[in-house]
Order: sequence, then structure tokens, then C-alpha cells
Amino acid sequence: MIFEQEFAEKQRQVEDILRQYAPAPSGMQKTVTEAMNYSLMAGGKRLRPILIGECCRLFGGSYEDAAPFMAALEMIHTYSLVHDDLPAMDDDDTRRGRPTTHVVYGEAMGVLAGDGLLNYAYEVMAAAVSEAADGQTMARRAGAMAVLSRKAGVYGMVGGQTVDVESEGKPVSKDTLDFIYALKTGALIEGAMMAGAILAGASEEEVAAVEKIASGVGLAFQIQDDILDEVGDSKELGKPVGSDRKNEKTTYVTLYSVEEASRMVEELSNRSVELLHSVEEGHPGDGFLEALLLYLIHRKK
Ligand code: GRG
Repeated sequence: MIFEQEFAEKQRQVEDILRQYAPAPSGMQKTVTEAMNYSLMAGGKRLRPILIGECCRLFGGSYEDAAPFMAALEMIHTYSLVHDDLPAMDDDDTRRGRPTTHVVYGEAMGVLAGDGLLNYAYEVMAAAVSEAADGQTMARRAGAMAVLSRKAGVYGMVGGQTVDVESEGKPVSKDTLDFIYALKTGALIEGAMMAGAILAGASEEEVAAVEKIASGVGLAFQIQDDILDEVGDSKELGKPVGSDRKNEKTTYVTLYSVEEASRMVEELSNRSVELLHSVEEGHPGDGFLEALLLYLIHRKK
């Protein structure tokens, strides 16, 4: 099967998993669950859940083993997008090709839908831990939950977003930019790949190697995001382009150039694929994970 078909099939699997775990829009609080579903089911590439599933497969597990964590991570990622689009942050009107959640449901409901998604992610993961059939599965699930919590929190995505918000309108050094990117974008990608490996019972050394691969992929992914904001197609991206320039944001494109930034993406991606090959020596993959990492880095949307 060609990569695009396989990727589309895996995205469909994630959609099914999300439908299975998403909260039902009912009861007096229906508006918030509706807003949560509006953002969660709006499409999106589903990269992070697929990364969990694929890393789980790499070490001998399956999408079924990883399903609650795949759903939870997409909820965490979606909450971050909903909050990032709010007027207090980036004030964006379009996301995933649709009006943003706060544009449709109002600002207060945008805040609550994000809160709801974040909290629901933990409800789903905690249920998976407590429902584990045996001690080993419970320990692996608890380990995956611990990694995802840390990578989403103040030592991960929230920490990176904090420094990003504080840096607005100021000159930003390369070191600060790298800190922001490693935490704001890289941390969830690291968490995804590590959680998948942990769920399948990978060793500590293997999880550390996976974290290293993911950190390169995360940085390359964010630099590509900078490039797309400068030269991408807003229709294909499903969001406006040029917002970094409009907001006078420092990015790899402003510190370097589109050409130099593209070269860095290439170098990072080559290094990550080499590392993946060394991990795959003990666990031969079917090539999909490598193709996915390359797609993430060289994507046009
Ligand atoms: C509000 C705590 C908090 C964090 C916000 C996600 C985020 C942090 C900010 C969004 C802006 C941004 C450029 C983030 C970098 C990561 C990134 C490129 C997110 C978009 O992820 P995709 O491309 O989106 O995987 P889809 O819609 O495909 O899921």
C-alpha cells in the first residue's frame, strides 16, 4: 500500500477511537461537550495518536493496547489548539479549516471546552489504568500516563507556551527559541512516541532512544511550521498564513531564511531516521514509522 493510503487508513482508525472515547453531547452541560466534540472531531492530521500507536507496534504492541492513550493525547493536543486560538493568546479565527471553537461557541465556552478536553483526557487514562487486567499492564499504562502528564505540563507544552507568550514583542535569542520549540511542540511528540513504547514494554534504554528521535522530529516539525507560515498555502493548511510575520514573532525563518531553515529540517530529519534505524535493529518495523516521520517533517499542511 502506498504511504498516503496507509496514513489515511490509520487516520480513520484514530477517528473511530476518538468517537469511542469522546464524551456524549447530552445533559444540562451539553454545550460544553458539543464544543469539545466540535474541536476534537474537526479533522486534523492525528499525528500524535498515530505516533503512539506506531511506537507501540514497533515494540510488539498494537493500536488496541494504546487506544485510550491515543484518544487522551489527541484531546490534550486539541485543548492546546482551542486555548491557543483564544483572543487572550493568538486570537485566531480559523483552525482545521473551520471557524475556531470560541468563534462558534463564544469565548467562555472556548475556555471551558479546552478545560473539558484536558480533564477528560485524564479521566480516560485513569480509567485505562484502573481497568488493566493485570499488574504488568497496569504498570505500563501508569508509566504512559506519567510521561504524557509531564510532557503536557509545566515541564513540557505549558512551560514552552509560557515562555512563548512572555517573549511576544521582544527580540528572542536562538536559545530561547529552541527552549520554546522543544517544550511547546517537541514535548507532546516526545510524549507520544515514549508512551507508545512504554505501553508495549520497551526497556528504559529504548524509551530514551525514542525520546531522542522524537526531540529531533519535534524541532524539525516546528521549523517546518515556521516555513509553512511564510510560504505555505492557507487553503491547504486550513488556517491563515503570515501570522508570525503579522505578530512580529521570531521564528527560524526570521532568524535564518526559508532556505537555511529548510536545510536544518533536512539535517534533523536525516539524524532522526538514522537513530530510528538503530532502534529498529532489534525490532524490524514495516517502514511506516519512518515514512511518517519523513512526512511530518516535509509536510505541506
Ligand atoms: C495553550 C498550553 C497551550 C499550548 C499551546 C499547540 C500550541 C501550544 C500552540 C499552537 C501553535 C503552534 C504553532 C504550535 C506548534 C505545534 C503545532 C504545529 C501544532 C499544530 O499541530 P498539527 O499540525 O495540527 O499536528 P493538527 O490540526 O493537524 O492536529
